[in-house]
Amino acid sequence: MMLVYTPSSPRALRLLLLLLLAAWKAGSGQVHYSVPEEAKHGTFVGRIAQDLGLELAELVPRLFRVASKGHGDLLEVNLQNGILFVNSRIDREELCGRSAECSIHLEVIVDRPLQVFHVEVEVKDINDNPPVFSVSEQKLSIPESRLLDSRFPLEGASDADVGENAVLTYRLSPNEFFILDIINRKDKAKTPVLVLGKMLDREENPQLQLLLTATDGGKPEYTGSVTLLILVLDANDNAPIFDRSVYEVKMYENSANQTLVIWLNASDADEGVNKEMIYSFSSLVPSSIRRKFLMNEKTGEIRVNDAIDFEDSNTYEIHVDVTDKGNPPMVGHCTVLVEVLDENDNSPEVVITSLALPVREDAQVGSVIALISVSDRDSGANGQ
Ligand SMILES: *[C@@H]1O[C@H](CO)[C@@H](O)[C@H](O)[C@H]1NC(C)=O
Ligand SMILES: *[C@@H]1O[C@H](CO)[C@@H](O)[C@H](O)[C@H]1NC(C)=O
Ligand SMILES: [Ca+2]
Ligand SMILES: [Ca+2]
Ligand SMILES: [Ca+2]
Ligand SMILES: [Ca+2]
Repeated sequence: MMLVYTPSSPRALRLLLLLLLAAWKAGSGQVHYSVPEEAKHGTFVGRIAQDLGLELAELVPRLFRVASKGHGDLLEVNLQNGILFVNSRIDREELCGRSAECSIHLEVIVDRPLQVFHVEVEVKDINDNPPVFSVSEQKLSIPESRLLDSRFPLEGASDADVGENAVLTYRLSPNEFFILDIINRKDKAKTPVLVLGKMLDREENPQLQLLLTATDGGKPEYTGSVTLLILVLDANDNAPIFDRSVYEVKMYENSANQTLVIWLNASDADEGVNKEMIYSFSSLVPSSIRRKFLMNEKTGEIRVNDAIDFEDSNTYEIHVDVTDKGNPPMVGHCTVLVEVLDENDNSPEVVITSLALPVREDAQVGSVIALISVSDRDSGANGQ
């Protein structure tokens, strides 16, 4: 710095020598101390005067002073005992952020003769920051159809400390479905990953709540946690079902058009379109039945659509399908057995077969003159 100075007098030469000496001292005999961050005011850092080879008595007369770029008042020297102590709060995270090394550089200056000393005070990290997650609740939507071993990366926590105090380990609250895996990437934070260990079932557990906890490696350790809210999305894994496989109904013949035969109700454990369903006659149902009955595909009502005649047919077997609107759709089945009851809708029919007509006047009592036969198409008492 001042070496360009050309010595022209003995006094100037002496000054130059002193400067060279100071520079040499600073270069070779650097003094190092260390102090933990957040140390209390007055905490002892080092016997700075002694370590620099200065007498206590000369500190004041030689205008002993300490300069530090930017953070002047963090450390101070007691001129009575030559001790460097902590003067105000030293926060390593504020001073050095995430860098592993953190120190305060001090320049100690005395006059007469002028000497400059360099002192490094290393600020040691203490574990004063817990791991933090950027949100308190992380939401995940996972379809119930996801296969085992499916992986779902999560956002990890961060810890403002350094070294061990910022090394995080993760654990997951006990649960049936997920296990935790950790991806370690070089020079990168660990990524916690949820791994599916048991198939989800929306119908049983539509929503799961887990707790992910991060613990740092400090002593004592700190923890931070995040709630994982898992919404299980529906898959069409349930067919609509009827509560019975066979329904038996009885109805009178000649029932009015649109008379309700049966109102079917299927149910489907899924959600949304996966539980919306359409009722229909199965493809096995012959057209003769399709003509007589009408299925309301939305409501499941089967109504009369044509004349029902006991004498024509007294039972109907109707196979019904119910199909949901899922993709792919699933189908449920049932059978409706309709028994038609007789009504007295046929008059007896009389048929007369005459044998001997005209009848002779002298016909004997008891002669057969005609055969009368009566029939009735109805059954039971209606036909007797
Ligand atoms: C279907 O539901 C309707 C309306 O709730 C009800 O009237 C009908 O009896 C039900 N059908 C069966 C077969 O349970
Ligand atoms: C019964 O009603 C339906 C709808 O109103 C109609 O289409 C059908 O022709 C009717 N059947 C008879 C036999 O009247
Ligand atoms: Ca920490
Ligand atoms: Ca710290
Ligand atoms: Ca379904
Ligand atoms: Ca489902």
